This record gives sequence, C-alpha cells and structure tokens, in this order.
Amino acid sequence: MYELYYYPGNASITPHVLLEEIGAPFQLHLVERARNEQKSVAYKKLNPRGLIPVLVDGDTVLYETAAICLYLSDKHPDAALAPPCGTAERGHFYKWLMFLANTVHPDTLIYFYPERYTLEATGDVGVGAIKDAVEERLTEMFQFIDAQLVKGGPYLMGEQVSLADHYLLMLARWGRNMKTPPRDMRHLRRNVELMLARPAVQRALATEGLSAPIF
Ligand SMILES: N[C@@H](CCC(=O)N[C@@H](CS)C(=O)NCC(=O)O)C(=O)O
Repeated sequence: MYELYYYPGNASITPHVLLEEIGAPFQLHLVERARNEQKSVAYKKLNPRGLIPVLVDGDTVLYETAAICLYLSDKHPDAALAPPCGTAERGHFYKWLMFLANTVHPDTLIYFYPERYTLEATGDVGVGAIKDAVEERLTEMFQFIDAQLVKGGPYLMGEQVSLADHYLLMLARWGRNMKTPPRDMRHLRRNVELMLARPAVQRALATEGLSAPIF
C-alpha cells in the first residue's frame, strides 16, 4: 500500500489527488507542521531536505512532488495521467510539467517564504519588496498559461486531461490571494473549474479539510 506524508493544502495535495484518480489503496500520514515535524530526525530519514511530500511504496521512498507524480503515472498507465512515452504529446507534457515544477513552483516558495530569500536583515520593507516582485513574476506566468490555454484548452494538453493540470490546480490555488489571482484569468479559471469538478479532486479536498474558497 502506498503511504503519503502530507499536510493539508501543501504540495502533497497533487500526489494525493493522483492516488485518488488511480484508485490504488493508500494511507495518509499527517506531518505536524506546527511542531516542525518535517525537520525532525525521523522525517529527515524519509526526506533529508525536510520537505513535504514524501511517498513510500514498499522499499521505495520518494520526495520531490513532480518525481512522485511521474512515478505514480508510470506505475499506473491505465489511469492515463500522462500521454504515452515517445510521442510528441509526451514531449509537450514534459514541457508543461517542468515549467510548472521548475519555474512556477519555486517562485511560489519565494512568495510564501520571502524572508528565506535574503541574507540581510532587511526588515518588513525588504521582505515586502521581494514578495511584491515575485507576485508580479507569478502573475505574468499565470497570464502566460492563460494565453496558452486560449489556443488549445481546456486542458494544458488540449482535450486530454493530464497530471500537469492537477499540478496547475495546486499552484493556481496557492495564488488565490494575489492581487490578480488566477481565477480572474478566464481560460485558467475554466481549467481549474473542470479540475475541481473531478470526483478524485473533491475527495482529496474533503479528506484534507479544504473548503471554499479553494482558489
Ligand atoms: N521542490 C519540493 C518543494 C516541497 C516544499 O517546499 N514543500 C513545502 C510545503 S508546500 C514544505 O515542506 N515546507 C516546509 C518547510 O519549508 O519547512 C517539492 O516539489 O516537493
């Protein structure tokens, strides 16, 4: 049985949703962030980076959200979470997943933890400036995604939903308190609404106790 170490609404939400999509048995372990459990000696045996999520599959212990998602997708091809290997569609799918995981996701970390991105004691003003700048960058990225969806949506891969859309749902949700939130971008909003309507997504949100406003 899979085991997923999670915290409600954290990056664990995407692997959690995928496990629901797949329908394989899994067990959730709450990581107590209030007690900084992700930095404990025991947890760091699973993820030496001290970050959520971690997936355990027998002897296989994995961290990094995108890696976990691809691993689950590869193990469960029937769930059709990604286009077949060796196709042009697979190439475009990689492009989207890497863009989300390598470019958008790291900027969301700066947005949520701006104080970690300056060595100087810049005080509230400096930290606020970092947050403002990264919010502008994120807005531009979400607008870019919105513009791409105009061309070929409603999903990132066109007519076919993929785990990249699930990853996007997580990131769009995290942007919900921005001055120009993703929900104000028409095509991105449509994408997220379609994802939110999926029973697997609803089950994961309910289990994690996440209620409106979701994004
Ligand atoms: N690149 C990592 C980032 C994971 C990450 O930053 N997780 C956050 C929760 S969304 C976390 O564990 N934060 C706790 C901390 O920084 O101590 C991944 O994709 O798994």
